Parts: sequence; C-alpha cells; structure tokens
Amino acid sequence: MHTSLLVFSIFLIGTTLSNPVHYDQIDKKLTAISEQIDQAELRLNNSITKLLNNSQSSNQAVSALLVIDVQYDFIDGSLALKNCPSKHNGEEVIPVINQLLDSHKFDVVAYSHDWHPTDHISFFDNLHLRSHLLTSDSIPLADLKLYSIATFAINGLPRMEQSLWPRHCVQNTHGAKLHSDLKVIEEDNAQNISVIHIQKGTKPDVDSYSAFWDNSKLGETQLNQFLKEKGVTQVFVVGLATDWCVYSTAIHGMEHGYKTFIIEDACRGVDEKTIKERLNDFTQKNGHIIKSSQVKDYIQE
Ligand code: VGL
Ligand code: ZN
Repeated sequence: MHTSLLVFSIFLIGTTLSNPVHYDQIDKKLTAISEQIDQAELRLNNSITKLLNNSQSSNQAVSALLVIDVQYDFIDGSLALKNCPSKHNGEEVIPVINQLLDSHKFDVVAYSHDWHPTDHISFFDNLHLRSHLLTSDSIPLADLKLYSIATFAINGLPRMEQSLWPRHCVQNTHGAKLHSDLKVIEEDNAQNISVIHIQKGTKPDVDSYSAFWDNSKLGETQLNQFLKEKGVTQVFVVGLATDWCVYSTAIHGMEHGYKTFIIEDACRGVDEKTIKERLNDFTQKNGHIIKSSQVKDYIQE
C-alpha cells in the first residue's frame, strides 16, 4: 500500500515533469471559461438596466417642454440678444425647438410670453414714474442707466432690485409676438398632448422672469397647477434668455419638485458671464444641463 502510493506519486511527478503542456491547456481553458462568464454577466446586467429604465420612463415619467419667450423683441427687436454683450442670435433656438417638437412626444407643451403693460417697472424709460420710490441705498436716479439695477420700495411689496431694460414685449405689439417660424402646436386630444400659453410680467409694479412666479414670489401663473393636473414629473426648459427667464423658470421648476433639464443648445442668453454663473448655480441645485440630442435618453418616443 505504502509502496504503491510512492510508486504512483513518482509516476505522477514524472508525467507532470514530462508533460507540463497539459496543465497549461487546462489553465487556458479555465481562463476562457471565466472570461465567458464575465461577458455573460455584463450582458445580463445591461439587459436588467435597460428593462428598469424602460419601465421607469414609460410608467412614471410625464414630460413637459417649457418654451420660454421666443418673441421678436428678444430676436430682432428692442431687446435683441445680438445687441447684448453675448451677441447671441436668438433666432437660432427656433430650428432646435421645432426639431425637438417633431422628434419627441412631450405630454405637455407650455409657451411663455413676456407680456408687459406700457407702464411696466422694468422699462428704463418708465423710471420717472417711480423715481420717488427708489430706496435711499439705491443707485441714485441721476446715475441709473440702461441695464443698471435700481432698488425700489413699493407700497405693499417687499424691497426689490430691478434691472432696467429697454422697453420690450409690450402687450399686443409686434415685438411681443412669438416668432412666426416657431412651431406652435395645438392641443391634441387624440395624441394626448396638452398645450398652455402663459403670460408673465403683466402687473405694472412687479417683473416676472420665471413662467411660474413673479420676482417677488407673490403671484403665481397657472403653469404649476396645469402641470400638476397633467401629472407632469419632469420639465425641459428651452428658449430665451438663458441667464434670465430660462434660468428662473428652471429654478422654480425644481422648487416645485419637477426633475428639471435645461437643453443648452435650445437656449440663447444675454451675457456669457452671467450665463455661466447661472448655469453653474442651476447644476449645483441639482438641475440637469443636457443637449437636444440627449432628450431621447429621458423620454419615450
Ligand atoms: C427677459 C429680460 C427682461 C427674458 C425678459 O425673457 O429672459 N429678459 N424680460
Ligand atoms: Zn421682460
């Protein structure tokens, strides 16, 4: 017994020494099998992720496109972005927005209109109407220029800092119209697409950059109520101007609890520096900045 074991061991060692290739082959085979298992696991994980994503977007996500202020005055009118520090051409957002509307099924599309009365507080040439309401620490009347910030204390309203813009988007004027090349879709019951138009900045004494709330957050438009009624869970914000109305609308969208995206190439702004600052702030508050080509990753066709 003892002797036969010894003989067998010597035989084994002998074969091993004379036949090392045999073990090499087993080793190679094992490595190949292990690689195949790894690849199969990767494929399975990918399938599971895809399934989860699909069920999330088809069962849960309800999407709204918020088209902000694509009006003549910001494109070739009195507040044309091409005359602002950015020198942006606001018209360039139009084909991008039209393409978005053609390629994706948004459940809700909202168009906002900056819609000011003639005596609006944001117009530099209306400053004389409220010069007695400038605060003592405001830039004094004589030093205020176009685009400066005035501070007003208006009866019944909190103190407010107001940028002084050229007269723009006056109600019922050509400059306040949506650009005629913009695709303005109609409510479509068969396809289950809801459409709403929001007018903002309609009160003489308070400006409203956001399509949700005015700048003092005292008045709210119908936008949030409408989105809630339609069960909207995520909003995509596009239009003019990135650093003002697009930014403010997007921030309020998040405050209302919507997953909020700014589609960067579908927006143009007033000033590159402020655009950068405001977009950084938006990202820090958990907002998502994406390109129009990425929208397909977030909504079902
Ligand atoms: C806007 C300045 C004044 C905008 C509106 O739409 O971004 N900017 N009013
Ligand atoms: Zn305005």
